[in-house]
Amino acid sequence: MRSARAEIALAPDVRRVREDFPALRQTVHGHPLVYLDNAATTQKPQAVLDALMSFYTRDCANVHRGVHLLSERSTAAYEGARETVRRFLNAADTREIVFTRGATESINLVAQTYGRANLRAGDEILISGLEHHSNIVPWQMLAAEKGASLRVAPIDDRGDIVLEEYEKLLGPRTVMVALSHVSNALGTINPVRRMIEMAHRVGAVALIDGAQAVPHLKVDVRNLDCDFYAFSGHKVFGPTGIGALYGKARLLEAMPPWQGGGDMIRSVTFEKTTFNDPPYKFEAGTPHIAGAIGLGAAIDYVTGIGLEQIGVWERELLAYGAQELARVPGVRLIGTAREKAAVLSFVLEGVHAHDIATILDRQGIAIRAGHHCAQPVMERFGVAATSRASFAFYNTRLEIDALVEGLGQVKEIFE
Ligand code: 7TS
Repeated sequence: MRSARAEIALAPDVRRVREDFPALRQTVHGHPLVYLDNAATTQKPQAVLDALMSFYTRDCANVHRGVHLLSERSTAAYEGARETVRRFLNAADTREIVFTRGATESINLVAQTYGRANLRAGDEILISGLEHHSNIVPWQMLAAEKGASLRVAPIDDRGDIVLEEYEKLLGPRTVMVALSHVSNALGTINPVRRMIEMAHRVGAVALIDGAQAVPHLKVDVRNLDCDFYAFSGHKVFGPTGIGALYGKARLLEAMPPWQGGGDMIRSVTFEKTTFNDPPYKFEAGTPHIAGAIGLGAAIDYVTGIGLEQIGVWERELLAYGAQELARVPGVRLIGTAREKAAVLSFVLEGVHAHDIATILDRQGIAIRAGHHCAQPVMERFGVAATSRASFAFYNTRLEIDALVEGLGQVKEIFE
């Protein structure tokens, strides 16, 4: 174990890092912006903005088609970004990295290809009570279409999945397991490696929704041994509208395509079409070339700081935030899992979450209020909504102080 002091010495130089983010320099309603809504989306470093600008001012051309120089440059940058994502996830091969619109599309892709091809009536899909709607609804739709059923592993009062119950729900009918790596509503870090191993023991295939994990944790898909891993670029300091799906090569090869169109084919006649190899088989049409390049730049930026270093600082912020929020009378934290990442969800007695967020906004503090697209989690804790402060490595203790002070003002208004 490192000493606490040695740990914190590893943390990134936050003041310097903040200078890389132009959006953080603005004022909101006359106050310096305090951006604590990173689980919804993150701000973008200059390196990402530069990559987008450079693509559109210099290299803009379609990929995989032209023989001209701009198309060659664009293709090289797009495929270079795929290699960056491969390295980021430690996948074995770039064939295993499919660019998508984001986590939602990645999950839908698996449901509509692997799921449709492999599920039969009576089969089961197992998820957890912690999931974001985008890791519930695609499976519900698939289950309805196939006559399969959706099973849900419960969570306990801290917001941890009850592993014994999860294990009991796995059985010979479980074809697919879909779990979040990190919960967006509570911040729980799930022991997905163990859970994947359990899923494999009954022959199920495991998809991990990593939307809230990749900005905070080092992910190694080979170590996890997951079959699929989904994430969104915009939550890891990249552009919106781009994300990725990792899939094991042998699974992607056997899966039918999803959307039909250009680039996903090898040859087309009116009688018969043969499909391209993965990942292109799943990338019909002109992709979000600039987005992929921007995502590559974001990943380079994040890995340049280092996920271990980011983890050190975010754990510090989380501990400080939990301690300071606990000092505010009437505040109750929702989600106190043993392993947590960067999220503080809370309710304040007698005040609706939307009122809290609106009053804080007047002070320049951005948090999210609502059900966070995880209504079953809210129901489990008996609340309609929570206020959620979610951190990134560019947040500071002073910003947490501003949040706590802001909550003091909210209380004054409502008392
Ligand atoms: N999975 C998890 C765990 C998420 O937190 C989100 C988005 C998604 C999937 C969907 O990602 P998308 O990029 O495809 O939309 N979560 C949130 C949130 O917590 N607040 O706004 C969006």
